[in-house]
Amino acid sequence: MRSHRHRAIALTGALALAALLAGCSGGDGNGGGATPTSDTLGPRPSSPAKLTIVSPHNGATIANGAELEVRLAKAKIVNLTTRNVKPSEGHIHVLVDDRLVAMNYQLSGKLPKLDPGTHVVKVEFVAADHLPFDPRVLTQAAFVVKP
Ligand SMILES: [Cu+2]
Repeated sequence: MRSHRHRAIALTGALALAALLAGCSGGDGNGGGATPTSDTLGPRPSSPAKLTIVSPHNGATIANGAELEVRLAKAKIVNLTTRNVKPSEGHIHVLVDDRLVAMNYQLSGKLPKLDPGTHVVKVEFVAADHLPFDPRVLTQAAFVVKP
């Protein structure tokens, strides 16, 4: 008699977790075992931070690879991943056309190479655990890349 091989399919929250972490690829690279799961999140803190996109201006026409410049007030950038979040500490997520292009610990950097035409850059100040504040500290600008 042969015993039946049993295929155990462990459907954990892996998918949800993957979606959560997709916003933060390229983290510090050593926090792999300590990622937050949905049941540890709880309510999100609010932040006093004020975020402004200095450049490109909304409606601006820019050259490819132009500089993105952001101003942050009432909070500071910390190069740190922790679940012990403080309302006035965090870092910047940059999304172009809703795709995460950078996690910045500074307030300027080059935009990625883009096709000519209209694009939208969104900049968000997130907590040190890479997750948004509530309400979100998010600002955006539409711009046109020259051919
Ligand atoms: Cu992040």
